[in-house]
Amino acid sequence: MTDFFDTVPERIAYEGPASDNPLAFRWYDADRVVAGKRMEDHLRFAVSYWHSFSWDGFDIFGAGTLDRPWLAPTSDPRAAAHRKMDVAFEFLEKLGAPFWCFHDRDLSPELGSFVETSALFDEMVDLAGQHMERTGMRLLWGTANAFSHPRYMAGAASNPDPEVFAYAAAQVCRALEATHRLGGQNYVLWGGREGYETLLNTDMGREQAQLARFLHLVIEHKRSIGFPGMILLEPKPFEPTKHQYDYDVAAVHAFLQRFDLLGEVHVNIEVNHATLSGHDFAHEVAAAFDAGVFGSIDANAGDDRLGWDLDRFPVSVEQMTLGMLEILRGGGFTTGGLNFDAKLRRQSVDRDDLFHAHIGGMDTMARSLLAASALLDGELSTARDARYAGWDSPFGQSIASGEMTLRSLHDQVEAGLEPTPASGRQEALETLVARAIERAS
Ligand code: XLS
Ligand code: NI
Ligand code: NI
Repeated sequence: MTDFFDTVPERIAYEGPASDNPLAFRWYDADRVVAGKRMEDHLRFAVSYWHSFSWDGFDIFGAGTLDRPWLAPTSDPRAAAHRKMDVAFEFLEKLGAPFWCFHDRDLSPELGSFVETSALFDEMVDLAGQHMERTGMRLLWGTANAFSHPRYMAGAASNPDPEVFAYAAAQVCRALEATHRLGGQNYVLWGGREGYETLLNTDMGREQAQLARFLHLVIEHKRSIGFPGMILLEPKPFEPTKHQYDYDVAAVHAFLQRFDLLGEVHVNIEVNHATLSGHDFAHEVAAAFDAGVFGSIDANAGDDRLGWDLDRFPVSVEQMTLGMLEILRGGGFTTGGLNFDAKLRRQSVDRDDLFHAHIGGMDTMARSLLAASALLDGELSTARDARYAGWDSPFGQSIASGEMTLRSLHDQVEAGLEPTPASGRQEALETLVARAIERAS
């Protein structure tokens, strides 16, 4: 084991809300039972390999700022990949989040040919398997990076060139097999550059049909290798392309229906993507459960004033309580979990900043879980049920069952039927949420 994070104890412990220790959990108590399940099993936290270990803090205006020596230019990419993985598992073990997630190119870089690239990738996957066995860490999902390399500038599956489609297929084939080998619980396909910059050169119908073809190939392969996990699409409205096809949950659901993929593909909802698409996080979760496509969550946060994917660590208990409430209402995760698709700010240059970020994120989600579980079967549900009580009455039922016609409803109104407006009680309900957050302990 490395000692890259030498200022951090062997294991971050739960010390409770009264603790002032910045390297301890105040809310995340893995074994505590909440609404019938251990916190760890409700939240299923995962650390993302890319933001935490494959990014050195560079942005479009400047070079990396973070202390990630394995990312320095090197003539020995194999040694660098090994070093990165050793440090990553030191981090995972100390943090105690049960899962991790990766892109193929996070584990090892692209080398001279596909064969060479795959050989190093497979070596790193085997090594990850050994680390997982040693530490007990599990894989929430794997994915392929089919958007960074210049060959993907016009998309992967939606590329106008079928040879690029083939290249992406080769990568996904390998990454899916690797995910299966590591016991991954899901496989994710984020749209990357599956979208367009201008309709002047884009045949949207063709591109969407290509995407669907690609997904059918993935499903067939999943079956042929016996991968038991879910295949997840990750909606995002834009960035990097001006318009992404997987815009939001509703767009993905319509796409799955149109191309006969419903039941085969679910969604990985990212909080910041939800807000970029003009929805609340909670809305996207509720929409996914309603459509039967809920899968997993990328837990992060944007910024109210900035309109791009900032991937901040979640800090708002209020936002996350509303999201967790919808997750609980829907019945919680099956194979999914909460992946921190989140990165440090580039001024957070101390090694232990990565711990502070994850501890804060995990505590935010744990506290949100406590508040949401307190709201689950209380006054909030009673109030919601009461609001629709009319639909359970014989009159409401006669409409819902199809017994009534437009004319028969007209006749009832003509005969004197008058609605009585009822309060929506929004402010009272918002106070219930505030109270549940105050009292979560
Ligand atoms: C980018 C996405 C990406 C996916 C994995 O915005 O969130 O990180 O989660 O490819
Ligand atoms: Ni994102
Ligand atoms: Ni994401």
